[in-house]
Amino acid sequence: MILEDNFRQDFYNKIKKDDKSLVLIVSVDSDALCTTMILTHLLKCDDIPFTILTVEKWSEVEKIFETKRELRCNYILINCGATRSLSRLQISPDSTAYVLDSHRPFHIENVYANEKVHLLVNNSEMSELQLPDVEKVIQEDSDDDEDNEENRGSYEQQMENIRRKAIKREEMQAWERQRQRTLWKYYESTWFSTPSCVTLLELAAEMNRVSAEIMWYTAVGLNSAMVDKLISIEMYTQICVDRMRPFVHRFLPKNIINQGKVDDLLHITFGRELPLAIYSHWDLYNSMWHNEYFSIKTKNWTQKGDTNIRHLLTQLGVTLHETTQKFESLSTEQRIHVVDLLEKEMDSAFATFFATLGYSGKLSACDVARAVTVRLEMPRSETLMDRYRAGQAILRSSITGERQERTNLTHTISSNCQRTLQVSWKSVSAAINMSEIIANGPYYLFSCTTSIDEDMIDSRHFLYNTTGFMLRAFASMRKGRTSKPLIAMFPLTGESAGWLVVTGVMPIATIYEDSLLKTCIGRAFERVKKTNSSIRIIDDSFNPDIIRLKSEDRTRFIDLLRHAFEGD
Ligand SMILES: *[C@@H]1O[C@H](CO)[C@@H](O)[C@H](O)[C@H]1NC(C)=O
Ligand SMILES: *[C@@H]1O[C@H](CO)[C@@H](O)[C@H](O)[C@H]1NC(C)=O
Ligand SMILES: *[C@@H]1O[C@H](CO)[C@@H](O)[C@H](O)[C@H]1NC(C)=O
Ligand SMILES: *[C@@H]1O[C@H](CO)[C@@H](O)[C@H](O)[C@H]1NC(C)=O
Ligand SMILES: *[C@@H]1O[C@H](CO)[C@@H](O)[C@H](O)[C@H]1NC(C)=O
Ligand SMILES: CC(=O)N[C@H]1CO[C@H](CO)[C@@H](O)[C@@H]1O
Repeated sequence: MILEDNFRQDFYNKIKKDDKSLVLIVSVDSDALCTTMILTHLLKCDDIPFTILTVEKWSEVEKIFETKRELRCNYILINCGATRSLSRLQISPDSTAYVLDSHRPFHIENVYANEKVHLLVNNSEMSELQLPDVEKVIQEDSDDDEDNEENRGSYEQQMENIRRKAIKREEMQAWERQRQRTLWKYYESTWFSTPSCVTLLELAAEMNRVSAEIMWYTAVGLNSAMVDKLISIEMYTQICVDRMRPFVHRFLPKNIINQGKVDDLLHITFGRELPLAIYSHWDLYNSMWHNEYFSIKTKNWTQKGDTNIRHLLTQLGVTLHETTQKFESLSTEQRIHVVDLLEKEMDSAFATFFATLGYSGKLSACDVARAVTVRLEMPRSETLMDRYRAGQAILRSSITGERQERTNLTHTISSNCQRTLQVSWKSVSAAINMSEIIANGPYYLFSCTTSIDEDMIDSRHFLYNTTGFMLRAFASMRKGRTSKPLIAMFPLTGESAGWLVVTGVMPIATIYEDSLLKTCIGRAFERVKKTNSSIRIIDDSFNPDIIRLKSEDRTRFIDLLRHAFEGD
């Protein structure tokens, strides 16, 4: 069932009063991590004990419920659980599951047919959900038990009974057909709603407990959704304006403005930022070269790429020297000047949050989000819990003055984040340069032939960014390439050799039109799986548009996907 607003009373105070054990089931993504940081802060303030269990796949969620069947628990599922039926999980009679998940749409059984499941939803989102009416999708239990009457009564009566049953059956069949159509439409696309951390910020505000730290965690969580391309820039900006603004002015560095003094408090500001990944921790030349906008503008993957970039820089009035130095080593005037020029060139209206703490420098929420995300997803050789803790440490270090702790953050940015951008760029340029993207009826298909680190292929951040970038780059090379989706396949190696990771992005034209970034790729994969169950597909991810496919079934899959998109 849906829990609309009033989260303090119907959710927080309930778990506070209950004497059941509290288990947080946390998906390992940046938004979930930030949400958990805020929630656990509130819980600690109220002396409520809790356990954290980290998950990455559906099967792991199922396993948790299997092993805890006997216990009386309150579960809080963070960024997992909303989109598949939790009825199958056999939640014990004395337990309740609260679900705070930004994946959409909700599974209809979680909405209507499960009293033990409470989905937390902001009232303002209800119309967007387009939930079908309950009587159209959930069958009422029929209470008339006619089965035994059949052989009783006169011949006429028996005939009448049979006739009545036939009519009823027909009605049922018609209802069922209608139900299938309704559900098909309801489940047609998947998308992401407002990041969960924003809901927690609002809950903390209701309890008068918003601090600069909580504000910062929310800023990072929100930015991570943008960096991962889960939400559009329009939606991002709207959330900043509608839901973050009330809190921004509270943590401004008043002292700096008023007295020119620096204090050692944490201050959060909101302001414009170049949409250029980690440039302030790198040099502009490299950041530009790996950036989607500049890559596409200069067609850097062709032989002319280098000349084009130099030409562009001259045009902009930026010297090569300015761009190849570490950004940090430029003078303040130079920085302002260059950033101003690039901002105009990119025609960007992007703004984000910045944290300042004493003299330890300014950090953008966008860069921190990127670092936390990459750290949570890599390396796979570490356990999930270890990665979660490392991500948590990086997030914390962004607002503590400890030089030592900051080192891990800057290290993650300058090694892992840079590497991710480089591999992403390389994959795109190789795909374009070697013409590896082919048209296959209603969609474009990219089959990666070079070997990419396993770690990257399992990272949602990498997959979504790279495929999005790739489709844009591909479309920029010739007109008329904006109306088809791109499906991308990456071969796994090592233990998982013989399997492919398959994902995809919606057509560029669709992405421009839809501020919710709805996608039907996951549904298309599902339909393929239904059409031929002998095709080996693992769809264990919380994101239905990321699956694993057995390499030998590739040809058959490609074929069936064509039919799925064509709608037959
Ligand atoms: C729901 O969202 C609106 C903005 O769309 C916000 O003002 C409100 O505080 C939110 N409600 C809750 C309970 O978080
Ligand atoms: C693209 O191909 C050209 C030759 O066809 C080669 O010189 C260039 O290095 C390639 N670029 C990349 C990024 O692979
Ligand atoms: C930095 O990271 C290393 C390895 O991940 C870890 O052992 C160390 O404790 C971290 N340092 C701090 C200050 O968090
Ligand atoms: C991911 O997307 C964001 C937003 O478009 C972009 O700034 C970033 O460079 C991309 N990252 C990668 C690894 O491609
Ligand atoms: C399903 O796929 C397998 C191979 O992947 C193929 O042998 C079989 O004929 C297919 N079945 C149907 C009904 O299409
Ligand atoms: C293929 C190619 O020309 N790549 C260039 C892309 O841009 C960077 C920076 O300008 C060059 O170093 C590469 O050679």
